[in-house]
Amino acid sequence: MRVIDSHTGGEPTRLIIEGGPELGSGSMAERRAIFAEKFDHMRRFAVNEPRSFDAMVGALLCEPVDKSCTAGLIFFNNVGYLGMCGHGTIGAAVTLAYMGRIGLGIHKFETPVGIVTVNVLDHHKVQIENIASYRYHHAVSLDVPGLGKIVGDVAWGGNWFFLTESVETNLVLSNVQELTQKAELIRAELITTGICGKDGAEIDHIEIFGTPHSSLANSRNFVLCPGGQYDRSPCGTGTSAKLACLAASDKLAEHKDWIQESILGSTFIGSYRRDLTGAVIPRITGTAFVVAETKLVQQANDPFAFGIS
Ligand code: PYC
Repeated sequence: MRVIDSHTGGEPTRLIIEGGPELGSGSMAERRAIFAEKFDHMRRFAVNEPRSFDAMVGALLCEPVDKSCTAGLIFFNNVGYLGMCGHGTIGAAVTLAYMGRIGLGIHKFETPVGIVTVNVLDHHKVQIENIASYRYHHAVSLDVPGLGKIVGDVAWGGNWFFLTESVETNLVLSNVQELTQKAELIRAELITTGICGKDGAEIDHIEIFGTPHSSLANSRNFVLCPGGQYDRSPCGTGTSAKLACLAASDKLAEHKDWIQESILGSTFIGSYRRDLTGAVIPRITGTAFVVAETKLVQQANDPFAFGIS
C-alpha cells in the first residue's frame, strides 16, 4: 500500500494512493459501508499502531462517480469511519498538488456525506467549501456526573458535534489529559440521556471552546475525536458546526471571517454563505504540509499485521 502523509495545522492525514481495498463503483457512502463491512482490517493496517499512531486520520483516494469531480475521498481513523473531514480534505488537496495530480484552483471531491469544493490557493493553502451545516439542538443542558451542569449545542458539520463553552479547564496542551477526560464524560452523558443527532446518529465529537491566545483569533477549541484522540487542528467539520451555530444565533454575518484557533495555536479561517435554500455553507481555509511518502508492507506471520487494537 502506498501512502503519503501530511499534516494540516498539526493534525495528520494519511492518503492511500495505491493498494487500498477494491470497493466497487457505488457512491462514497456505499463504498464506505463496504470498506467497514468487508475491509476493516485494511483501515487498521493503514492507521493503527505499529505502522501509525492513534491520531492519524486516513483518507482513501477513490475514482469519483460524478465525472465533474476530481476524486472521491473516504475518511477513517483509529476506531472507524468519518462522514467528512476538513483537515483531511485540505491535506489530501495539498498532497495531490504535491504529486502534480491537481493544479491550483477549484476542484470538487466526493465524500460519503456529499460533494465538497476545494480551492487550492497555493501549494500549502487550501479553502474548502463544505456540505450544508446546521444546528440541530440549542442550549442542551446536561448534568454530567463529576462535572455538573454543562450547556451546549448539537450541530452537524459533516460529523456530529456537541459544542460547549461550559468546561472551565484552560485550553492548553498541558491540560489535554484533563480535557479528554471531561469530554469523554460529556460524550457518555449524551449517550446515557439519549441525546443524538438527526435520525438517532451518535454525537461522537465533543468540542470545547475557550478564549483565544492570539489577538487575531475569535476563539480557541479542543476537539475530542471518536477514537479518544484530540484534533491537533481547529477541526474543519467542528469549525463548520461552530459556524452553523453562530449563524443560527445571528452572532456572525454571512461572509464575515471567524478565526478558529486549535489547542496547538494553529488556525483555520472560517466563514459561510447561504445557498438558495438558506442553508449555511461553511468555508474553511487552512494550510497543510506533506511529511512522508511511504510504502506499507505486510510480512508473513506478523501477529500485528492488522494493527494493535
Ligand atoms: O478536520 O473535520 C476535521 C476532523 C475531523 C476529525 C479530525 N479532524
